[in-house]
Amino acid sequence: MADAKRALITGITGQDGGHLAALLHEKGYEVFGLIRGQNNPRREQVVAEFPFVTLIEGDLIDPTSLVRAVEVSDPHELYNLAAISHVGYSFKNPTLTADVTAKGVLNVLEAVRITGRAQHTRVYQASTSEMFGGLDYNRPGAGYNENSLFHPRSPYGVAKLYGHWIAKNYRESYDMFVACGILFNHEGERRGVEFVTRKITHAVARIKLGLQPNIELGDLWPKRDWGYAGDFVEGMWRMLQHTEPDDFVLATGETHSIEEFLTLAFAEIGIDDWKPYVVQNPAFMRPAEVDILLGDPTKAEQVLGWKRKVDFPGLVKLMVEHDLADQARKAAIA
Ligand code: NAP
Ligand code: G4F
Repeated sequence: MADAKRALITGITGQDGGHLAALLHEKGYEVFGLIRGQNNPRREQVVAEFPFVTLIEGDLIDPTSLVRAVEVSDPHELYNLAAISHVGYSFKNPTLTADVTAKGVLNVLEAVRITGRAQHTRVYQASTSEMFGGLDYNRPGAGYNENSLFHPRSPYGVAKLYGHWIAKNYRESYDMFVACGILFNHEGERRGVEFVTRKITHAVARIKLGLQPNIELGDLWPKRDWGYAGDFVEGMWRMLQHTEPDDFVLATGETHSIEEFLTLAFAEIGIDDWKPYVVQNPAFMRPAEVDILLGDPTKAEQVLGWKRKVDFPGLVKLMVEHDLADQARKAAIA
């Protein structure tokens, strides 16, 4: 391992952190992961699943801990995935969201710069399609690309926009290799159950097994460009292997409503009409909604040679199958 590339991942306990750790390990990297809290409940799972990851304690809002993490790992590549990432939660916790999701990016960049690694460490910043906002006036027919207008509609989206611009500013000011991936929604078996796709597939599995009667959801009309997280982390890695630091949209180029997701997910368990199983609860609605997101990944496809592999029906199927097996296993040992 003496000359293996080293990568530091912030957000190692999250969905993308898991997929990326596996990918980088497969590619021969020495992988480090930043983990927050003195007793993070997800530490055990990371250790069990990814025993090859060296965990370093730290928090995006604690600059000293980030300097230490960068010094300990001395990374060739740093993937900044950590964030308060739930849009609904960001409305209820806007100050924390700004501290972590906006200022936390600055803290990471500063840790790289002040430890003298500006020309040594390539940084990936996890930007998001939530920066676009999905409003009629700024919605391009063929989908948002790297030149589209931003109009974030949540404290999360606004915080991410700061992160995006400070990342670009460090690229321009200090000649740092900082790539921003503007990623549209990506899901899968590692997705947190607080996000709508996993909430649905988790509930569908439990309904099938008689473990819960229905599912409570907010608005069902919004549309998202949903891809598979495993495909998207491959795109992140490609951005850091490119000759130039740049911005790239990763998306599927298709958009589907939550109703369409429900239809496919319930069909997997043989239910054609999901309406009797869905209860609308205003608690899951947001003060401002992003009605539709559709991305145009042409640049990533042409410049990076990236292309998503899993399509929308394939995504729903793999998530439902995973949750059916997982819930059946848990029910058997309960
Ligand atoms: P996720 O599952 O919610 O994971 C977020 C990670 O951030 C967790 O590991 C969490 O750790 C960590 N974190 C939160 N606050 C922290 C803090 N103060 N210090 C250090 N770590 C902290 O998110 P994801 O879906 O993997 O997404 C990865 C990144 O991509 C995020 O920045 C997200 O905003 C962005 N993004 C995601 C999507 C998507 O569709 N998934 C699309 C575009 C952009 P704990 O275990 O401590 O909570
Ligand atoms: O699954 P969601 O919470 O994801 P959202 O808001 O699109 O954000 C995700 O994708 C972004 C990329 O565009 C990331 F940047 C962000 O970090 C995150 O990963 O909600 C999707 C849609 C929304 O319109 C929401 O209002 O589903 C709607 N929804 C309806 N009922 C619900 C629910 N969302 C959640 N989480 N829970 C519900 O019960």
